[in-house]
Amino acid sequence: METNNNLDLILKDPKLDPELIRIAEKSIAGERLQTEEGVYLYEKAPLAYLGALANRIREARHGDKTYFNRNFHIEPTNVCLYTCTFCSYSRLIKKREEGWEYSLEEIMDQVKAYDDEPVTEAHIVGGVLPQYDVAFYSDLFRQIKEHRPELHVKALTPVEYHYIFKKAKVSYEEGMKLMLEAGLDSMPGGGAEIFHPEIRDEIAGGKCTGDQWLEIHEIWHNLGKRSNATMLYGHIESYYHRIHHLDQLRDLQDRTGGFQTFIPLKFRNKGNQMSHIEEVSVIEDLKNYAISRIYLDNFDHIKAYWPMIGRDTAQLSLAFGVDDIDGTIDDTTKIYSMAGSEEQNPALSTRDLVNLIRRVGREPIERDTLYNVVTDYTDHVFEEDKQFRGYTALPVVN
Ligand code: V47
Ligand code: SF4
Repeated sequence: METNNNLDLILKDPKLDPELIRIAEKSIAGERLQTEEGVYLYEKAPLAYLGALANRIREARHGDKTYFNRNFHIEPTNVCLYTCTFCSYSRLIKKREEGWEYSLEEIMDQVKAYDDEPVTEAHIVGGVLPQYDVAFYSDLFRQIKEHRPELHVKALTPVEYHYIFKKAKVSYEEGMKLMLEAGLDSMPGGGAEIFHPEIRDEIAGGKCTGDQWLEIHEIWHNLGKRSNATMLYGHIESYYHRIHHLDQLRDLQDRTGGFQTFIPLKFRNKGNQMSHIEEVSVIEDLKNYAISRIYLDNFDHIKAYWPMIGRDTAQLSLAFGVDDIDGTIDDTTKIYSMAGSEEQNPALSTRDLVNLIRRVGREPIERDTLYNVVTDYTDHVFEEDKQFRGYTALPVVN
């Protein structure tokens, strides 16, 4: 999909703000953008400009390749000690009987339910509760690895780790080593929210600070392991807070290179303490993907989490810097549907996901968690699709 020429045309527009031309030229030359330039992009840059610039960077890195993986999510509990104002779980602590708190055996049963499925990753994350401690999670990771050694365990965030290590009176370093020994493979990007204390204290007070989140990821990277990063945007933060967040991630990535993917998460307003805040528009979502791609010059991948933004926006995002769409997941993921995500039943088959990517002119690649190629679907046509070849942008088959 050749859209780079758009950028050349846009930059020749005599009406384009000269500062935006300067910033684009700087970015194209591979020079790093500074905080004020990032904020300027949010405040002043037209969507078409951002899309064209982000897409140029995306295509230079990945061409049309668009990644997804086959995973499943497990949420050990939907009850939590903390009360983050954006979260649709937190109020449940007062009505604990309405929630679930799975035992180790129950979680293992959920893992075993995928025994015959070709999934490569278990993504495990949920609320924070005292009974889920270092011993519990160590046992869980060990049992998963004993049961299915090749399954990649992507589990918990610094929010849980900070809590369980403090309770066990072990340092972050000791704690992360224990997790590594137990079988943890990588860390998902959650719990990052907005790092700046002005916002974090307001929306996520009590849980680990931005600095602690970054410290735990740094320790994990220094053990030779990988992780993701997220940013929860579109609530009470300003553009400056978003760029400050990206600055912290970019600095850590310079030191370790351990982040694989950045995942912007759009704030959804159903059933939480911030329901009065209007959700941002799809234009803002696309701007945010594009600026993330442009600004995070040392991140390989930008991921759109499709259950949250919906399939249509996920497709659009592929022209705004995104090169990865979160995998096929089943409908046990409640955190987003409770917050009002686009997809109430977020399950997509491999065929659905492959076709979703292909219909916008990109090349679907199934990857594992570490971005090794599992299957290249670029020229693959599913049996059921052969009859549709006239209008779906699928490769022609005989
Ligand atoms: O940290 C909670 C967010 C995150 C809401 O690493 C909300 O591959 C929007 O991090 N509106 C957890 N977002 C999910 C997460 C994630 C998801 C997919 C893939 C990966 C990965 C990581 O969900 C939380 C929080 O930022 N969240 N409530 C809400 N109302
Ligand atoms: Fe708990 Fe996480 Fe929800 Fe905060 S966002 S209340 S830590 S589940």
